[in-house]
Amino acid sequence: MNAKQLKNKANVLRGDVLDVIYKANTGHIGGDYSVIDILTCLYNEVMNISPETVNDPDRDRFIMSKGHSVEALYAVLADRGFFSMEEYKNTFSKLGSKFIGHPNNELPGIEMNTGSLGHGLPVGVGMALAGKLDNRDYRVYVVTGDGELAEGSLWEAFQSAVHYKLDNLIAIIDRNGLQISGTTEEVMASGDMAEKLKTFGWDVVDVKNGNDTAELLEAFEHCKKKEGKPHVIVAHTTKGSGVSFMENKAAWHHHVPTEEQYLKAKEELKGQVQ
Ligand SMILES: Cc1ncc(C[n+]2csc(CCOP(=O)(O)OP(=O)(O)O)c2C)c(N)n1
Ligand SMILES: [Mg+2]
Repeated sequence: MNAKQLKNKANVLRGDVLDVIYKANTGHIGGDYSVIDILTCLYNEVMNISPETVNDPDRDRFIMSKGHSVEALYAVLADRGFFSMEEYKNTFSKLGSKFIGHPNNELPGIEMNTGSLGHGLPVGVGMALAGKLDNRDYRVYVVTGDGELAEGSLWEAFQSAVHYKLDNLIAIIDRNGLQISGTTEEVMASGDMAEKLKTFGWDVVDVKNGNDTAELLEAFEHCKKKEGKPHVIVAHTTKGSGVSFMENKAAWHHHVPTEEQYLKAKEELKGQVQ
């Protein structure tokens, strides 16, 4: 799929995420909308993974380290046929459903249960190292939040990935500048992440607009090079991207729209699909 098709798909999926959260009366819509373009590119164009190859030892692996953005991940997986969109939409967060409010590896395509921040990248380092030791050709993709980078375990992982020369590991930082209760700079100042990670020894790609699928595709293409260093994409995204009144507002980290807001958001999203 080309960049425009991917953007359209991401906007359609934003509508599905909205339906899910409105119906279930719970969800993390702000982070879903900052990351959904990244996920749409990964699952439709970049990664070597499909519903038929979920157990193939050579498949690419994906870990959603910022597990609260599960509604976006499930929507992208459902759209790719890993499981039913209808079942997801009807049962999300209901008692007994497998579609719980953070990634659940009882579902096909989910490699790791996450939700407690700070664990996805360390496990991704292990998966990438295992790939090297087993002479396998797969890549490991991990999405972290920028607020999540307050977790020290991630910095240990950043260091060990360089030590083990894991050029089959691609981390993507969803750099939306916000976390649960305010800006990242207010809560835990993270400064210039690209500079920090370069100093750590990573190959760093700074993506100016992390909601632009053309820029993302270019960055992912670059990260397929294997030159002895792990890759990190610092994707400057907008939290709540796609719905005007949700954009750049910490309040929409975990917030359910009213009926009026739901209808307005639907309308705005529809207008963006070309
Ligand atoms: C270990 C841990 N501490 C606290 C939380 C509560 N929590 C959930 S989301 C979140 C903020 C995450 O911000 P960020 O990583 O920037 O995510 P995004 O902006 O992409 O939604 C926090 C503190 C958690 N899930 N895990
Ligand atoms: Mg954030």
